[in-house]
Amino acid sequence: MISVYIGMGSNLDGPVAQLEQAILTLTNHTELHNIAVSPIYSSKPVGPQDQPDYANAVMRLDTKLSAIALLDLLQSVEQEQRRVRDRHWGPRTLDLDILLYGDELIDTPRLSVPHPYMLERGFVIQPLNDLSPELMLANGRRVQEHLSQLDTSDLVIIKEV
Ligand code: PH2
Ligand code: MG
Ligand code: MG
Repeated sequence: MISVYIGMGSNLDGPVAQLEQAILTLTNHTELHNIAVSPIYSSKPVGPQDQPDYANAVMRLDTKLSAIALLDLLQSVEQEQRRVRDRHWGPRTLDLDILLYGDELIDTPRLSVPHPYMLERGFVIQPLNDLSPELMLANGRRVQEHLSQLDTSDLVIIKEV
């Protein structure tokens, strides 16, 4: 089994309900085990500012799926929820990003793991810290150490899952 962390985001069509639907779909999937989900946060958009605030959370799970098989699954869930994605870093109904896949380093055209921007983003590191503050990252630092260096003043818990 590989331990995986997934970043979840939505800022269209009822963002909290979008995340809850995705959590339900993934929880019911036979290949995904021991799912834990952080609180859902509201966050200010990173990137273009003329878009709604996001709902963000992080999910932890165990799986025997390969990283690419997991990516295919996550993209099918995004499609099921009729993902709209017109602009780079623009608004979207559902975004499911593989943040960490065990301690593997993956750099292919379809998939980069660890997620290249995760360390800079409070909306990722805060919920990751809620699940696994002691987790050691590839750079030899713990999640809680990164959190202490980030501005998280825009984050508000909107739902405990
Ligand atoms: N996702 C983006 C771009 N900007 N901003 C916030 N607050 N949350 C996100 O999930 C997010 C974003 C592209 O994936
Ligand atoms: Mg993303
Ligand atoms: Mg994505």
